[in-house]
Amino acid sequence: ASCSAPANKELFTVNSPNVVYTDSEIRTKYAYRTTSVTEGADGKFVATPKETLYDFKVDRKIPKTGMMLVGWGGNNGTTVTAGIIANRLGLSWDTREGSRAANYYGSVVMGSTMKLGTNAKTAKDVNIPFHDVLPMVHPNDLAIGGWDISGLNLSASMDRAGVLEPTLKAQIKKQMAEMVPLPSIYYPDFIAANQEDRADNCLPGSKASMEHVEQIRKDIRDFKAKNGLDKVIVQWTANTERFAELVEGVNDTADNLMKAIENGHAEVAPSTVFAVACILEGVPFINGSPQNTFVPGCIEFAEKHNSFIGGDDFKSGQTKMKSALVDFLISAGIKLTSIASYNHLGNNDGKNLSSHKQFRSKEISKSNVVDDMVEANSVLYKKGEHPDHTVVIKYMPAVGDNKRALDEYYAEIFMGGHQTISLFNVCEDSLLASPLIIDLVLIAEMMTRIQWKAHSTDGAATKEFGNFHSVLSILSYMLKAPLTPPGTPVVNALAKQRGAMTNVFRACVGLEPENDMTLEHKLF
Ligand code: NAI
Ligand code: DG6
Repeated sequence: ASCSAPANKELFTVNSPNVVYTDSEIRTKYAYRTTSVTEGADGKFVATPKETLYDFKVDRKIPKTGMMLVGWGGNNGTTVTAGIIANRLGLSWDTREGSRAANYYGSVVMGSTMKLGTNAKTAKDVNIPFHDVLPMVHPNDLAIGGWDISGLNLSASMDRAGVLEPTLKAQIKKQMAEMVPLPSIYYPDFIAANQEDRADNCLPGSKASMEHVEQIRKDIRDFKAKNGLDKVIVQWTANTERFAELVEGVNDTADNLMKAIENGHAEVAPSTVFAVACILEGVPFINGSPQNTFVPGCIEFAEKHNSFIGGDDFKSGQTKMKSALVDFLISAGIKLTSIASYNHLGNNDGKNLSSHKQFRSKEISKSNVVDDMVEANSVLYKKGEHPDHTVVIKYMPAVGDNKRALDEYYAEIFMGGHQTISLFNVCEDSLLASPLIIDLVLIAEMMTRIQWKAHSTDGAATKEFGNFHSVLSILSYMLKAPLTPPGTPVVNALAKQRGAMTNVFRACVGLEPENDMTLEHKLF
């Protein structure tokens, strides 16, 4: 029956013949409307509205979920763990500026809202928390575990990170001290040589092997069993690795990648070994660092196993501003001509990035973030034309995790004039990254419970329900260099990335995409 009482405590129901609630599922029929464009010989376009009908099915049972972090003992790993524990316990603590309480600021899922619709009586917007649009896991309920090549317990590594206030740390010290990272895989050539002195918790072997893959798989299974979990999501928040060379016969196909792991090939990175282990376990794997973990063979492997992957590189501060600001400038018809981005930071991430090959991975992911916006505007930019873009990162131990990011945007305005925008962004890097880690876990988990099939008018019909594509491009908002299904466009513009996320979620409960036409307030 349509609109039976929801099994979970959902904040709203959708009153529509296209939406059916059962105890276990929300089933929706959804008309997806796009515009198909053809170009004639005369260079003129013909735009044809197109409609595809989809069925969506959302599993309403919220699973008991675990988050396993690779690099658990690092700044992000310890900060996100402490943050979740503090929220779970409802802690507050003294600082020199007064009392502070645990919160999830910076998490789109936990801290932002979306418009549900317009109040039938008052005509005012009704906004609801993002977290309540679909039946999502709450971060307080996540079981947390992971690996690190450094064997310090989480309390000691939280102290090493130097991010959180002593008055908070004192309250969670005991719980944190009981958490100890599992031994991890360490292939010294992939991260900076300056990391060697913390690598005291490593599995034997310094090259890829099936033993490593199997050990990681076992670790995941053991964690799941020990905590009575339905699901686990694994995320790489370990050091930035150098790029793996793309070698034909080694990492170009799924089969070759597996052979390369069996043969201990030197171009298989630890992060790729983790990805392969997760794919074999059917566990989503997200890469929060910039390196090319997802070599073509790894993407093909995920597709073959119908397992989810997402990446690359958390988009926390400077790049998040960039993907909003550049979108604004170019959409405003202003011709951005150069971006100079400087960073200095003093945490272990900065230390690792002071090595050239690892810096290069970060430089690449920080540099490509305006490409789609430039390419989309043929009025301002000729084919192939691009603003100058420089990225500099310097290690400055004294500032610790308090990263400084300085940006200058230089643009050409009306009649040969210039606009210069300077930004100076200072904040604890790990306090920006931690909520992203949470969002990535919650959204990736949600995507494992959404299925679709097309019963279409345009020839795209599919008989059986299936998952979204293995490459979860819906995670793009949280990532600097979004991975998309092979052959599909990358979207960097922040507002579009948010739109994709919110509108896919809305579609799953039969709601139209958010639009800002507000005709109800314009036509009387
Ligand atoms: P961190 O250096 O404090 O932590 C990394 C941890 O990974 C260390 O504890 C290290 O021992 C461990 N590690 C290295 N190789 C490992 C392996 N093979 N297996 C298991 N553990 C391993 O760095 P932080 O600040 O936590 O950042 C983590 C990653 O996230 C870095 O790659 C960084 O570039 C990236 N990132 C950080 C952002 C931020 O705002 N903090 C934003 C965007 C990306
Ligand atoms: C210096 O840029 C260190 C990096 O790890 C960044 O802090 C991190 O990638 C966050 O970058 P962004 O550009 O999102 O602030």
